[in-house]
Amino acid sequence: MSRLKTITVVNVPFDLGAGRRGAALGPDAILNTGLIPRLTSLGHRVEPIRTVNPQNTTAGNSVNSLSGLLHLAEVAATNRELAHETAAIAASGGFPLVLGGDHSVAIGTISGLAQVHRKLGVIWFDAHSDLNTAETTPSGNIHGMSLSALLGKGHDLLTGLGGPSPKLRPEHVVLIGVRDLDPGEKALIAAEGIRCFTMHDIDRLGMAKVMEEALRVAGDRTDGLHISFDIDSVDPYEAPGTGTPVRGGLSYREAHLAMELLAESGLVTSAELVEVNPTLESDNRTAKLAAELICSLLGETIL
Ligand code: B3U
Ligand code: MN
Ligand code: MN
Repeated sequence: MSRLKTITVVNVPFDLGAGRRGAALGPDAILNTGLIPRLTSLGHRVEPIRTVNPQNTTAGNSVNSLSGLLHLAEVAATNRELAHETAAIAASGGFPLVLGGDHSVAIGTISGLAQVHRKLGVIWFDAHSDLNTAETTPSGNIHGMSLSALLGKGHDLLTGLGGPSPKLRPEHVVLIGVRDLDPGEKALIAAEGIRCFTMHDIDRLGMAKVMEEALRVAGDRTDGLHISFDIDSVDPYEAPGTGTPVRGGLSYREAHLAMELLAESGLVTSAELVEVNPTLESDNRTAKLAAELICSLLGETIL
């Protein structure tokens, strides 16, 4: 696959999947750092930006009292629209670059991609694993349930979105940067045999080795590779502008090295960057980091 891509940025200013508001401002904050000209200067062709019209109402049908999932209707409606976008971009051979929004948008992004890639590999960078279900969630927040929904576990409105369930096979999924798991998530990781590189593993093995193994799991015998990057995988010292920061995360260089190695692999077919919350900082530091990491993923090098 050519290293030079036709990229379509999809803005998803949506944050009702999270426990606090603000990630809806992520796409603009990331774009305002000058992301598009930087991607163009790398040689990529950048198509006009698409924006998914979010169902950002907190009135009315906000809590689904039967399921216990917060803002289920809004999450499902937004993700349905997003799935249409990523499916269309991927079908035309383009590179979908989704800017969230909270991590519930991965449900739409990946459900769309799964219509084109029957055996999609996913590398999921996150402090969390987003593997809760209605039964195990401590919060009711759907951004903590997106990966389980894609694996076919959870509410029908989420699992069945944009095509048959499951969208992903556990053997093609890798988690990286994990350091905050709920008991039900640990059980699901064990039951499904999901490869999980915790911060402990990164400390011991080093990021280069972790990426080598991650690429083998998600990149071999798959027909596409998606990067789902939750900015809270990075240490809060570098990325304070996010809703659920957890100390002990990826260093600045570990995060960049991971992106550089992914670019070098030539295997990545789509990406999303989520959970940047500009209301939690004054200097746009986290949005700037997010833009930098996207550029590293898309081929920007030091030399
Ligand atoms: N595991 C917790 C916390 C959480 C998940 N994802 C984020 N926070 N960003 C939950 O609510 O499911
Ligand atoms: Mn997440
Ligand atoms: Mn997270």
